[in-house]
Amino acid sequence: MTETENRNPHAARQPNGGMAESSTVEDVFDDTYREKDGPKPPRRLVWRNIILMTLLHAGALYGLVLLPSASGLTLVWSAVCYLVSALGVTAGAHRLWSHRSYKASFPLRVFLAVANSMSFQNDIFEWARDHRVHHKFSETDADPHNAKRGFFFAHIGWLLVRKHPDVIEKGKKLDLSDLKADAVVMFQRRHYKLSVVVLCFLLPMLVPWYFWGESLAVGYFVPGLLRYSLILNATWLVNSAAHIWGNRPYDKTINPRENFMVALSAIGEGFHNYHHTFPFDYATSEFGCKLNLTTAFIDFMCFLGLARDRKSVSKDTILTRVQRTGDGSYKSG
Ligand code: ST9
Ligand code: ZN
Ligand code: ZN
Repeated sequence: MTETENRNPHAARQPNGGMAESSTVEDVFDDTYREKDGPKPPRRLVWRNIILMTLLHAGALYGLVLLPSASGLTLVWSAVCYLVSALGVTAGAHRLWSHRSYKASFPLRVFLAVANSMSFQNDIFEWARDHRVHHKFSETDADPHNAKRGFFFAHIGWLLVRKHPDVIEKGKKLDLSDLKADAVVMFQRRHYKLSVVVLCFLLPMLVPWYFWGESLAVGYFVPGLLRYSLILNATWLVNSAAHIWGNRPYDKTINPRENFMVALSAIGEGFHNYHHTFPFDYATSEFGCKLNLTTAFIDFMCFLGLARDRKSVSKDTILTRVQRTGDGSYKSG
């Protein structure tokens, strides 16, 4: 495991042995950015998204109604679909492609891209681009889901309106060459719509129907729409709840918080004060696999030889930072 001792993680990042990666990842907060003076641009609603998100959530509620009629196997299958799609976001789009916090072999990247399409949260390239802008310009006009605009905006509202022009302006200046050079990322981007139809909707619905005679309706509404809307909301809670509620043991000057409920539903992504302080740590927490299934998954992949070069922060660096900028709530372990 690579221990990163200094505040600028990228100085310690290593060149990629055979895998697409640039030497820097632009995920460190940029305190030189200033929001433009004058009135904010008008909010422009995107009715297509408002209607589709309403229909999705109505479908998910109907999935809840159908839940008692689903067979045990269908429930297990729904949980498997939840877990796989979650890993496509956490171990894939987030820790691997947005932050380059570890390296993954080709077969693992293929699995993570497939899992990512199952989660239907925009393709990996777009997700990682938005996420790097989020870290670099957190809680400003250039942050796609700026939590200063309130819980609703940070949670889902940002997907229902046109982006603030600064998000696009700043995003276009990011170095995304590592993503462009990754054949798996670009293949998924080229075939994104088809992959979503097959992996997010058809596969979850057809497997229970074909293998154990579940009705197509239960297949569509339970492992399909209900599971998809749960994954979306668990992810969005990192942007909303974990930017609003919780302690700030590592840096009290930033909004992101340690939120254990979010860590649970987002399989390890709720240690958000730690994560924004040390975005390059593959575990997104200093507590290893505790409440952190994604870290256990990455460790297991390393054990199998499918991943390597996990980056982490030394205990000394953490403690020094806690002393310097923490809010006093720090508990080790
Ligand atoms: C979804 C994403 O849900 C969720 C992401 C959550 C992130 C969470 C992070 C938390 C930490 C990780 C924790 C993980 C936990 C996981 C737990 C799992 C259990 N830079 O986009 P357009 C360009 S998606 C540079 O149309 P509008 C763009 O390329 C859900 N450029 O902007 C284009 O250029 P060109 C499903 C940028 O018109 C132009 O700008 N999907 C950037 O403002 C216009 O782009 C949806 O709901 C950038 N950052 O529309 C659809 N951004 O013309 C959502 C844009 O040259 N998206 N550009 O091609 C949309 O419909 C639209 O993007 C919009 C904005 C309406 C929101
Ligand atoms: Zn955040
Ligand atoms: Zn992040």
